[in-house]
Amino acid sequence: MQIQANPFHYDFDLARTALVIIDMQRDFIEPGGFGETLGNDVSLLAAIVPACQAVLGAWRAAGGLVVHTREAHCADLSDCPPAKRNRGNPSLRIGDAGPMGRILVAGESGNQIIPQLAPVAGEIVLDKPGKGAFYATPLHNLLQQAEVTHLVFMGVTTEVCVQTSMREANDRGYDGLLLEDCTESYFPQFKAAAVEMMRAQGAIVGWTATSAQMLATLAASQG
Ligand code: C5J
Repeated sequence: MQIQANPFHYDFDLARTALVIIDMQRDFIEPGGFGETLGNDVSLLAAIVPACQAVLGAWRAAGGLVVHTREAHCADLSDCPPAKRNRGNPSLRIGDAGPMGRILVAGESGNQIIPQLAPVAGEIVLDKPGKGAFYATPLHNLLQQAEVTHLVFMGVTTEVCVQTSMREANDRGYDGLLLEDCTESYFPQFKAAAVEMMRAQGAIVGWTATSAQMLATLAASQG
């Protein structure tokens, strides 16, 4: 399959490509979670949900592998460095009790992936304690076992967990494509800059395309 992506075409074999959905969890998208404790307007992020749903539905219909991540710490916070927990001046810190349970703690209701994008049986769901999806997770091993070479990214936030994950993937030898309208930031100018810098210099980190381009490519492949 081929998408007329930016800065040039992106070729991929669906059997060797995973759709990686970064941190589409209530903590970042709904009021009362980690995103809001940091002072952000979370309503901006909800706008990408319909485009993410459309791509996820088409990807599943085509039989592609799906990976969901959640930024999550274990209940005793042993995987949360004090530097992460103590930084800044949030209204609630990681591990504190908030309206959707303990902030960024695995198993709490705020830590669940939003219902519109909820994982189904057979999909990989990974809790990650860092910003990158490869740090302290089995993701690379799982992808290698599945002989995956290409990764299509969606999720939040563009310049934090999505960009970090895409850079980690790039350094591990994957060809990454970011779906521009399926990722969002609390800061539109940071999203724009992150998208530009990833595809600059001949796709130095990876490619970008739109959900419409991906949907058209998947539809064409279904004949
Ligand atoms: C942040 C993320 N922004 N998923 N996490 O802290 O981007």
